[in-house]
Amino acid sequence: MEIELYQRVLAANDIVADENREILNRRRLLTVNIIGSPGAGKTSLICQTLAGLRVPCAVIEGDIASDFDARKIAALGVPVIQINTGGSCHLNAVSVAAALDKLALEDGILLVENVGNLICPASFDLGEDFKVVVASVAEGGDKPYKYPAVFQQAKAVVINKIDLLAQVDFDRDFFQAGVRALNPQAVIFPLSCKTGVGIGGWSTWLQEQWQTKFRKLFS
Ligand SMILES: Nc1nc2c(ncn2[C@@H]2O[C@H](COP(=O)(O)OP(=O)(O)O)[C@@H](O)[C@H]2O)c(=O)[nH]1
Ligand SMILES: [Mg+2]
Repeated sequence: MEIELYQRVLAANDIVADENREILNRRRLLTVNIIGSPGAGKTSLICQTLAGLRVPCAVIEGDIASDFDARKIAALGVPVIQINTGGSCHLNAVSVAAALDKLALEDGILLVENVGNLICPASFDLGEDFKVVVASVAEGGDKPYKYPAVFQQAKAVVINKIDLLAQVDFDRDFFQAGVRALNPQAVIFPLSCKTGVGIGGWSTWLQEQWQTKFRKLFS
């Protein structure tokens, strides 16, 4: 019975996610669903990305409570909508639809920071073009093995906080082998939001995804 109810919730979510995708395509936006554990560096990555991109951007911030992250984005002069889920451990398509009504952005990139969690956000399509997982070396190298669904679906995997490699036992080969086994196509970006190392490669890749989508939309 519970499983049946959960499947109905997911099916209802998928219908709204498809509507979101249509709206986002009409507005010529590339939308990225950014998923990671609490503290992995999702907000830091968004801030670094916004600083380097030469494309109009907006951000949707998902949190259970507080607007700390949204205020960091607003301080950069970028349009941001905060969604407080009030306890739910993931964003859903309905909450993103409501946020889209309040965002005026067209022709650009929409970055969505999901609630800090590697499990539930994997099941809820928001209407995004693709998911990106942000992991950090401080979390350990076993995360792809323990939370496979989200790594399986990601178009890119960021390994953040590489400035801490000397301080933590992070086996990068083990981590990457775990990602590769689940998802051979995923692009992996080791970087540091603190030092900026690797941010350029990630930002260039993201901008290329936007350009590719636009070429596809207009051809
Ligand atoms: N050393 C180091 N700390 C980082 C890095 N990226 C983020 N942090 C810190 O990690 C903490 C959590 O970052 P935040 O971006 O808020 O993570 P989020 O919860 O995933 O959004 C903050 O104290 C950041 O300053 C990094 O590359 N290196
Ligand atoms: Mg955050």
